[in-house]
Amino acid sequence: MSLSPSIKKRKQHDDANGQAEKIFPAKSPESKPIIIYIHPEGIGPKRLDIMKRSAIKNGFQLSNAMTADVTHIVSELQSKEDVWNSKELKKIRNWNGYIVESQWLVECSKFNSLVSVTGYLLPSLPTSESISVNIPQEETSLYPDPNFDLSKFNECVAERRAVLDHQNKDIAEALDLLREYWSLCHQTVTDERRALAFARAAAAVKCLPFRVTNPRQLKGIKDLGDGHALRVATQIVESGHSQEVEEKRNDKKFLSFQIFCKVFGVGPSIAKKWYAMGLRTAEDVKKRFDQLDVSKDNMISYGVAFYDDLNQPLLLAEAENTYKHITALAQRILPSVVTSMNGGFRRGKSSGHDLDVLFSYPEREHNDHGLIATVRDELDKKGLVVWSRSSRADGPKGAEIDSSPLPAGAAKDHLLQIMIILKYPLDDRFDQLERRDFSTEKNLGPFQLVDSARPWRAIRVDLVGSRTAQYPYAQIGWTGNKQYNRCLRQYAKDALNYSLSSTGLYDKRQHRWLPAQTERDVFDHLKLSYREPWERNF
Ligand code: 8GT
Ligand code: MN
Repeated sequence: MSLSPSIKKRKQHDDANGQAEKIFPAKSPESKPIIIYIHPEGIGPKRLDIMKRSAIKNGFQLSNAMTADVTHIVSELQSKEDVWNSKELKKIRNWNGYIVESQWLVECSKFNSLVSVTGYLLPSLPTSESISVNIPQEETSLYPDPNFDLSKFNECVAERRAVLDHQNKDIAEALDLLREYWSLCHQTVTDERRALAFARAAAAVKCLPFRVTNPRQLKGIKDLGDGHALRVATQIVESGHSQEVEEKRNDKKFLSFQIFCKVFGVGPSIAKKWYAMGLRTAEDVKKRFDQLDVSKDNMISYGVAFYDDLNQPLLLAEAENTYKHITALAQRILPSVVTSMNGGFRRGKSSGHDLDVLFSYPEREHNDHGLIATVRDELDKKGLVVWSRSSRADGPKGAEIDSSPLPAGAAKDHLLQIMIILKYPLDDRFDQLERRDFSTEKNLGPFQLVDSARPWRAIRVDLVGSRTAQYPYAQIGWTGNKQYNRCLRQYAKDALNYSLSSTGLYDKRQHRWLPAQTERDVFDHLKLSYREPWERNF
């Protein structure tokens, strides 16, 4: 939970620039007893209890309610304004005290002493009202497209469409960076929620059918909100720049977390451990890999060894070439198989980090491990598989599965997924590569293999199997993008009391699965207009 040296330095720097002002001037905190109030909003009961205990243990006086005597409010909200606007503070007039982030309490606890609040004061983030005060009102329509109807745009987020080539890339990029920052560097559930809020805000901006030229055009947009995300978006529109985004973009800890999370098999929790051990770069990880507790993990070993290969973008032509090769192989095993190239490529991207191939086959024709495992085995026999692992991904659980009235396997199974690191021929010729003798490569470990003379590079391929009845749902799930799926699933739950996954749609009121033959059927069930894959780039 400690702050990295770089963050500490940055905080001191902020203060030197006068950004973190004192709310309670000319009073030394030592001159009267410190009374802490932990503002409960956004803190789970368990964590709140831990924080309270820790405060008491450190000798602080704790107030269970907000009173005028409180000297320090500890909060996990994003800004001073958020705290001021909460119901606890509204009752109290002219309160003079410090509003600090919870990290301050952590630091006090860590150093077992009163740490200066400098650098831990919550920032001031004016709300949309105060931002737009100076913006002149126009007589003409606010939006360049006079047909744009904000209330319609806000009516149903799942009805929105976002194409890759949308018109507000600068704003979306800034918000996506903050999303990535909080999803990689999160310390608390509040941080994770922040990441999701920025993901929604970025998606909202991507869906706007016009280029934003006036900050007033950002007001009132559902999911962009009236807080932090709106403030950042406004800054980008006004000046093309956000100090906060640039600081986070260059944050040393974030940069290392980005590098670590690009290792196949590594997520934020492992990244955090590596960072705490003093590792900073991919080179550091490679050099000290033997000492790491994940060195026995096969997936991560290959991820580290093939870091450069796997982080080279996979181009559309290479993906299509691989997809065709795999499909031909599958058709030789089961002529009636249906396949599709899903993921980002189906949404119109020209490059990606992997190839997602979805298979559909009638039930009972193939046993459970079925077709995709046979495809993997065939690729392996030809020497093309560097590494693979199968797992079941995403689907209904427990009672829902048992209560399924559909025939066995129609909608109730989780999808079978096989992750593969595959050899891609440097000359794009799979036929040539297949003819090679790979017997010497067979005995090499990942770090020897990557350094061997090889006519191929490693790429990531996911094979996903679905039964015919699951296929439209699997199509939607594996087309994405991730935020679009989140949005659809949330909508299905909130608006219809349905549960949507990659294996089916379950009506929780009527206790039944809703059959579908095409993606359009799924949109019909959801009472939504059909959206083409390239309109799903939230
Ligand atoms: P990319 O171009 O960088 O590969 O981006 P992508 O193709 O959009 O992302 P992806 O990580 O390859 O995932 C493809 C889609 O499959 C996403 O919409 C993701 O939400 C969906 N998906 C599932 N289940 C799973 C799963 O278990 N793992 C992954 N990685 N993606 C899954 O529905
Ligand atoms: Mn993909």
